[in-house]
Amino acid sequence: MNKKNKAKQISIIGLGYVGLPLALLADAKGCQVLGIDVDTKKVELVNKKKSPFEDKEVQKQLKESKLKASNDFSRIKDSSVIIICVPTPVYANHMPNLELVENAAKKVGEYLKKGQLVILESTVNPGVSEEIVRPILERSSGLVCSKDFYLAHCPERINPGDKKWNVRNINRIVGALSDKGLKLAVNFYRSIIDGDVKPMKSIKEAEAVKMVENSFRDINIAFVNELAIFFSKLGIDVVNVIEGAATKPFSFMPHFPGCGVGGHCIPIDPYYLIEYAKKHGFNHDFLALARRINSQMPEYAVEQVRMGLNEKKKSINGAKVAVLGLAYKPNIDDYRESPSFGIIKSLKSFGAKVASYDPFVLGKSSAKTLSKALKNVDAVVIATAHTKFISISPETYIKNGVKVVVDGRNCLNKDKFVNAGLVYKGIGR
Ligand code: SAJ
Repeated sequence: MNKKNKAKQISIIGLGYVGLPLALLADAKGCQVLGIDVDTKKVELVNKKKSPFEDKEVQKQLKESKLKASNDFSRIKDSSVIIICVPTPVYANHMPNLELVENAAKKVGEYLKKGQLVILESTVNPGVSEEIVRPILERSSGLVCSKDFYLAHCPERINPGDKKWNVRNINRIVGALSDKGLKLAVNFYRSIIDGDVKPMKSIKEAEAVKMVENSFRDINIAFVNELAIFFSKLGIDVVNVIEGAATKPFSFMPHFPGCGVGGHCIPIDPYYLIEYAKKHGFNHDFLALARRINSQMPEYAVEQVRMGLNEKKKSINGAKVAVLGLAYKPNIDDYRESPSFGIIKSLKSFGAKVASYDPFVLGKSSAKTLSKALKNVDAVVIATAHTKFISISPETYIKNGVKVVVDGRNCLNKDKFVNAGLVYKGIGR
């Protein structure tokens, strides 16, 4: 509890993976928090102290919190700080989709009062706060930014499923359109965050930081994915090579190959930078190449299925294949941009009959239990390294008639599966 926060009322727009943990933290630190979401179902769940998504820690904090939720934007008028935490996806053609940010800014602008601080946490490319959000707020409020109200950017750094790093202890960076706005935003975050809060020289630099963080990860994943494809031709286990390189105690950061890059950050954010650069006559060739390599990994995984079945003199056409895992990373229920869906689509394009199963994403699973998913299948693809899948024994697969196991996350003990007589195909091993 931070005594100074007592009087502070804040509004958080968007009660998803980013907004809800932030709202709960501010509540725990003594702020009066109003959560605003256009999704009335989500508002209802939060007011009933039920987390709208699978997260044990969020659920626990929600039970203890005084957080109120509403879909009525007019209620932000009493807040000193208004934080926009809405998704920034891309369209099917990979063009940035800022509709949710624009709509939120328009609604906030309608009720904006003098002296209020607006903070954008949604991930955006440099230029969005200044060139898109500020004009919308000014037009819909009739107020002048940096004179009547303030605008800052503090990119979210939520890492779903992370047991160590959370919204309370992760360091943050903040940029704003004026010194006053920067001071207000830095002081706000320092009043609720235990980690370091670093002020940036401009709002553009703050927007650029997040783009760099996530593009850095995407290009490093693409690097090891490309290595995986070549090294497997040489019979080199790329995972062993990466683990070997990671013994170097400095200037190496291990990333690992897989059947694709999912989530609402890594496969999305680079496109914001790529498209904005194009508008300024610059081609981000390296980022674009990394996106191409990572986007092809689902097809590469399906190629392993085809080759594995071929070793058993079976065609992929007409084969029954189980895809285990729809979530984009282990033991969470988030399936946004998950490569699993690309794998399923590609398998079907080759004429395979596909069953999918994910205990965290049953609503999207074609089979509602593991045994139903594995019944009489010829091949299995582990697309998500859920703990439950790692513990499935080779014998269980063999009992169901499985001949080929494609380990899309290199999460299995290869020798165990090979020694049991199964055809094992990893990604680069
Ligand atoms: N992936 C690989 N190889 C790797 C790491 C990840 O193929 O070596 C794949 C994962 O399977 C997944 C996707 O990439 O499909 C994204 O994985 P992620 O671990 O990056 O998970 P995210 O998307 O939740 O990323 C978040 C990001 N956090 C924010 O954007 C605030 C990212 O910045 C973090 O670096 C990342 O968590 C993290 O470090 O865990």
